[in-house]
Amino acid sequence: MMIKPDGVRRGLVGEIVQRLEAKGLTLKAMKLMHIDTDLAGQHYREHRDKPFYGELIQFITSGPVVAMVVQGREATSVVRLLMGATDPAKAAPGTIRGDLALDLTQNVVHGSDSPESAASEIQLYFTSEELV
Ligand code: IDP
Ligand code: MG
Repeated sequence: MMIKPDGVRRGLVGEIVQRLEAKGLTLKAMKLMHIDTDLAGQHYREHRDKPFYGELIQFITSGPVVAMVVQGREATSVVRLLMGATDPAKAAPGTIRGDLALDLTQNVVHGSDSPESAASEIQLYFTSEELV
């Protein structure tokens, strides 16, 4: 999971981590970091042909993010439920995007969409020594 640059800029790190911990998920790794264009391209390679790709890369590299590994029962799908729909205008109240975002690009959080993509995204952002 990741808190995107808008979430860090707006001071929402504590609020978002609080929600993950309150749900019962466990933090296995967490770091504040800058994503460069190369890493952004790898992260969002599935979207490279989408019309919003350029805007997405510009946004995700626009400031520090908080990259996290969270563990727990059904963690990938639970995190997606806590995040809410991709478009914050359609995300249910009570979800992170439903409560804390309105813009479609600047939607506060990223979450892996399957255990397989979680595994490859964890490798993209963390060394094995960084996982507790
Ligand atoms: P997800 O983040 O909920 O998995 P994806 O479809 O994987 O959603 O899209 C990745 C990110 O690209 C979204 O979180 C959002 O920031 C951005 N995005 C998705 N669709 C659009 C769009 O139609 N216009 C602008 N940005 C978009
Ligand atoms: Mg996605």
